[in-house]
Amino acid sequence: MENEFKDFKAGYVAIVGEPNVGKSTLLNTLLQHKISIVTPKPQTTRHKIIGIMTGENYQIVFLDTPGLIKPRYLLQEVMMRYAESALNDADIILFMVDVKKVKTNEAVTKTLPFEILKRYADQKPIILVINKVDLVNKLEVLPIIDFFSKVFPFKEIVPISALKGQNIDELKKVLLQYLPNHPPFYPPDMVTEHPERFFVAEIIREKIFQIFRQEIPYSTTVSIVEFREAKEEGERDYIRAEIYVEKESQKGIIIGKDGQMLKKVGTLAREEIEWFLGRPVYLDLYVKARKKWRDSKAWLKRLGYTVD
Ligand SMILES: Nc1nc2c(ncn2[C@@H]2O[C@H](COP(=O)(O)OP(=O)(O)OP(=O)(O)O)[C@@H](O)[C@H]2O)c(=O)[nH]1
Ligand SMILES: [Mg+2]
Repeated sequence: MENEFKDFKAGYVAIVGEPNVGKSTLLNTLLQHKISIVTPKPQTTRHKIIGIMTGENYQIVFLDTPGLIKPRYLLQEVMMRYAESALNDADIILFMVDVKKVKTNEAVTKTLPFEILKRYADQKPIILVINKVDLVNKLEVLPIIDFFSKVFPFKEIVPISALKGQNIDELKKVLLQYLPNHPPFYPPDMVTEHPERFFVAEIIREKIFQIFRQEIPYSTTVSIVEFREAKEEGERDYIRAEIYVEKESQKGIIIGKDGQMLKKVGTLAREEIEWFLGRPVYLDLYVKARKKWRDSKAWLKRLGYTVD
């Protein structure tokens, strides 16, 4: 038994980068499961999200993280702490950039993500992932690879399309090369460790990000206050969720005229929650305004963010 895991490789891989580069999309593509919500808006991910991939003789624990930004309020500070904690936990760092947006001049190495990365450069392997290559001509990627190989000690540079699944096998191969020898951390059939209610709240938040504009998604969070499983055949699970906003006026926007907007959120969220849980649910949504909840330690804690 002692040697059961002699040749086994296991480790943590943090996926970090600026907002909107495609980190969560990559996690979902790698695991072939929707673990992390994805929207066209930046700052969608607010937690450190775990996705576990187990093979015959390896286990990679991926940590999806909030996009790296300079925080302006406490929630964003908390989000950055999640990203930092993933970087600290990681055996390998995947640093992702968007091929369409990344700058290739010296100034880029002075930006916040690079300032953070520099602290880890001589501690752990950092792999540059150039994402969204489906949007450009192959020839456009070469000078970008060339530039980054000169300005930062990346161990590898891998162009991919997380959305189209291009070059994902190559990325996996590269990760396996750097993965340490270690017994598995989780049982082989485990894909994540977050409870169902976390995903339910995230699905509702995703719909809000998709439907509303400007400050609304950023001022909103979702808390599941009741999750009662059906006791009998033919019954539905009952889920009561509270949507928190920062102002009364935002509450009005989320609810909409005659409750139309909230109904839209509810319908879209319920469909996906049912698909996710594989059973019918009754989703009850309430909207509450709590002034400056994003800047309140007590509220953040109450709403499911680990503050300290
Ligand atoms: N064309 C293209 N779009 C992509 C690709 N990967 C992600 N996207 C899109 O980019 C947007 C952002 O994707 P996310 O996965 O949410 O990005 P993220 O880095 O997790 O963003 P934050 O959580 O806000 O930091 C979404 O609209 C995705 O569909 C890709 O390979 N190609
Ligand atoms: Mg994300």
